[in-house]
Amino acid sequence: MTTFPNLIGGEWTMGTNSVPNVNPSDINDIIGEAASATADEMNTAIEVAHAAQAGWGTSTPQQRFDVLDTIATEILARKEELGELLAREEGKTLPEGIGEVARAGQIFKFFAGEALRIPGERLDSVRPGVEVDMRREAVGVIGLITPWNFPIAIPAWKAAPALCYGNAVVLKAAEAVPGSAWALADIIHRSGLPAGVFNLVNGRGSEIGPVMIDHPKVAAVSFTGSVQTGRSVAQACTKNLKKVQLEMGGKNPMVVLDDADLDVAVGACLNGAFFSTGQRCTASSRLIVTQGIYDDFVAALSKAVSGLKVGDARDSATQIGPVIDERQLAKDLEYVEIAKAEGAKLACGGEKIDGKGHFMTPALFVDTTNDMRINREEVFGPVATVIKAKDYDEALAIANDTEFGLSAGICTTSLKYATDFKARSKAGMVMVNLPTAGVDYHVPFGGTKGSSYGSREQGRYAVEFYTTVKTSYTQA
Ligand code: UN1
Repeated sequence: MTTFPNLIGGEWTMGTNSVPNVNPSDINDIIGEAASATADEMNTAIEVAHAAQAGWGTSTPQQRFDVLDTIATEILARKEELGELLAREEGKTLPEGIGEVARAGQIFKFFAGEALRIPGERLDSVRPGVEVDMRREAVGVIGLITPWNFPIAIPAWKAAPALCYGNAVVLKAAEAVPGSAWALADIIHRSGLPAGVFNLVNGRGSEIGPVMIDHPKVAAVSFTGSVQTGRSVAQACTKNLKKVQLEMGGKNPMVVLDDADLDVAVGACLNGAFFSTGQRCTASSRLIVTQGIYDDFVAALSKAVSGLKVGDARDSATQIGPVIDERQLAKDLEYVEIAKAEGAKLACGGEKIDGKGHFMTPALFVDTTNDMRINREEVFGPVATVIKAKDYDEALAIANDTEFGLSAGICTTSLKYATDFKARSKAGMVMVNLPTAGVDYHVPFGGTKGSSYGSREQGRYAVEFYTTVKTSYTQA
């Protein structure tokens, strides 16, 4: 039996409890048994991380570069194999799985480079003969809580900057995807990083999450997950005066204007709404279409959605894999019923597929209005809606009329509208003629309103969260 142990202080441990890692494409396929840590194990990991951070925090840029570059090189070299494990345990298609692993490798390459250019500043003091310097220092032990939908890329985009800037890490990955987290931990463990600087402590979030968040030796917490859990993480962190960063849900609009290239718009909406089974916080779940192109768009998109091939994630013909688990599938199907009950018209899909895994046909609703629950609440599945708008101004207003603000898109051939949308969209990320999901690894990621809290992740902006600034005054 394959096991996915935790890594605490440089030692692998299965602890006392374990849970099966189940393939969502075929629930009879048990990938392995994953350690499920106790509160005591979480406490131990934090203590060892705290002890190890002192040394790593004073390591040289060269040492950090070497470790991060070694990790990156191995991830990239094994992207097919790790991508297959990811597809098997998470259910995204093989090309998506391999692409995600490659992204994780690129992120480590990027932060290997950043370790050589950790920024600082020097200014003359306002007092004569005094100079001031400002340097970026590690924060300490960082707790990372990551979701199941990007099992390797999200742990990578939190762990790589954490290590780059001299912090120690305790990673709690989602219970549904322990294999990818274990594979990443294994690569990090063999990279030359001193023992205890990176720890993997998987387990039940309700049991070990609060231990991490309340522990006085955890200085900061970076979380990606649901709005509800994110709110409680933020409250506990602020109560304990910890630094906190949250990435949560979305109800991302994609505006399609009369002057859009129809093929570009259908392609962007199909990808944004349904790829990765719609299980992306950046998914385009509200397609806001102006009246002149509405009928053509609905006809073309319905045809494309009905033609999507749903199946086993690792089958090369599959375009849409399974939903992650039984609970999420029940939630997705419940939203299909909620939408029907509110008067949304089902153009296609929305049905459970009987089989070995958690499958449903991708659902497209048309003739919906923005006040319906299906347009207010995040589903996190292969369900999207179309909303008709009179013109650009009304489409923009509908796009911004949401509690969320992660990503927003527009399909248009007009420079005027594209420029205006970039300026007036209230989202943190804006896409023109591109899907709302699928972002670059070297630029900031994050949103506004109920989607995000704290400073941005990724790219050079990650320095804000993973460092603290020290200002020193010197009189020669
Ligand atoms: C992407 O769209 O490329 O959980 C990334 C999520 C996001 C990541 C999306 N944090 O879906």
